[in-house]
Amino acid sequence: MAFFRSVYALSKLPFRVGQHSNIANSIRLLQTESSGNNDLYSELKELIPEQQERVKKLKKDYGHVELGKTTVDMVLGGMRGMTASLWLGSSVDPEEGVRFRGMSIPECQKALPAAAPGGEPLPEAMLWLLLTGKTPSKAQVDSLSQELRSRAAVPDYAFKAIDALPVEAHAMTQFATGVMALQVQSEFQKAYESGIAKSKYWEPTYEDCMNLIARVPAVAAYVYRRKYKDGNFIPMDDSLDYGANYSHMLGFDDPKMLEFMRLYITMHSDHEGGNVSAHAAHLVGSPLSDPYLTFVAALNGLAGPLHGLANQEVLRWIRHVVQEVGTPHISTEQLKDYVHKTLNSGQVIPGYGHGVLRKTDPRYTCLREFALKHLPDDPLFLLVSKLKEVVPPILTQLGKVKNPWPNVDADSGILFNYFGLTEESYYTVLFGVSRNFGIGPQLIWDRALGMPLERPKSVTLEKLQELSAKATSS
Ligand code: CMX
Repeated sequence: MAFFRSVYALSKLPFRVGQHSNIANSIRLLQTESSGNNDLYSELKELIPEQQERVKKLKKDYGHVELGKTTVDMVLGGMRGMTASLWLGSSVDPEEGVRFRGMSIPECQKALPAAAPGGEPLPEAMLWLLLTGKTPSKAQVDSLSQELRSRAAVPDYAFKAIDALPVEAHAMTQFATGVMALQVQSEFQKAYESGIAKSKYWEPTYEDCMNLIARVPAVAAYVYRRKYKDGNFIPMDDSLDYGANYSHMLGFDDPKMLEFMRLYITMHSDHEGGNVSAHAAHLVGSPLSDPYLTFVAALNGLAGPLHGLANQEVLRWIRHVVQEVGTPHISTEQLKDYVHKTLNSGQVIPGYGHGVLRKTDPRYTCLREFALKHLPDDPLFLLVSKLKEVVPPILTQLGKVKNPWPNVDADSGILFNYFGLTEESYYTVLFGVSRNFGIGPQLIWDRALGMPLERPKSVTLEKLQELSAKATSS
């Protein structure tokens, strides 16, 4: 089968986590330079046994350790603050924001290889980091770029599945439909049907995830060109890296847009495991649904307006205010009035707030810095900058919003709009293509580590009342 790669020999690891008694040390050790394998599969294969050992030991020695308690608030409040799953790629600190395998955004920008020196990190570099925990070399990233290009062919029936939908269907509906059709090629499904052993699950999962990552840009670009550009499709360019190719297939070849696309995908790749798309993927993957089924579940969660669709909503909201006032040069007072109007009509201010963060999202800041460098005078950028001053005090005054600060969706759309990708109903597809970079690696590790079926306990309202009464009477 395609996923058997006997040609790759195991070489010696530079270190063994098991040599170090304390867990903090082993976590730190994971973020080392890569071993020098240019092939991601070989690199991963070396890492898996030591991580399996690590999880086994954690379960055996520390399985009884309590990580917190479950409260009624948690059950009724969307499980906020409940530590409930394992996610290797990234973690989100409420004050500091995301770290990818322990690295902050500026650290990633500094350490991860770019297309040209001093440029933005390549998405392939982020994929390598998320999957292995190691910072790749440029040669490794180039090799991964090449591997993804070699896997990128999309079967015609995926495009036909999209064509069966009305062109007016939302871009996310068309995208998820195309990705769903790709499932026909699942290596995991085939392997499971032919009786693959548990210990080998990760191998066809790896194949599926890599194929999926390689193929979704062409599906996503097809949706864009079909929906907004009269079906005038652009083929992939074999000389380009992942982000540049996606931008090229969409129809945007400005070198600054290519850089922005690379940065955008890298920044949107992963945001720990509790957000709706990642959590959906983790859940749906847990009964051994293959990576295609899993990724589509994530996309459907991402398409909700309180999650990934917020990037569409932000630009829509901004367009409404511009239309109402008649110019993008809007005064602070006019902006305040529009924010109040939105809130008074019972709607949220898109692009503000977060389930975990309690400070400005560093991904927002990173994209803002890119905008300051490349489009400082763009009227919509200036408007978004003004919003950053106007919205937080108003949300704070409501007295209930836990995080009044901007999140990643607050400024991503104005950058795409500036480069000519003006169709905001497409923005969540861009987010979806990126999220695959975080979801795929975790799914591979879930299978490699033998993570079980997810099955938390639920309670009825009567039971919740009974448990509450019992706890407070004693
Ligand atoms: N505008 C208006 N009200 C807001 C708000 C906002 N931006 N953010 C939070 N609130 C409200 C909530 O609706 C809630 O009101 P009720 O008690 O009346 O239901 C209250 O403040 C408390 O909410 P919270 O604990 O601060 O926030 P949650 O963890 O429940 O929700 C989020 C987080 C992101 C859904 C919310 O902040 C929101 O709706 N933001 C706008 C949509 C958005 O930008 N989503 C993208 C998030 C990033 C991403 O996933 O891509």
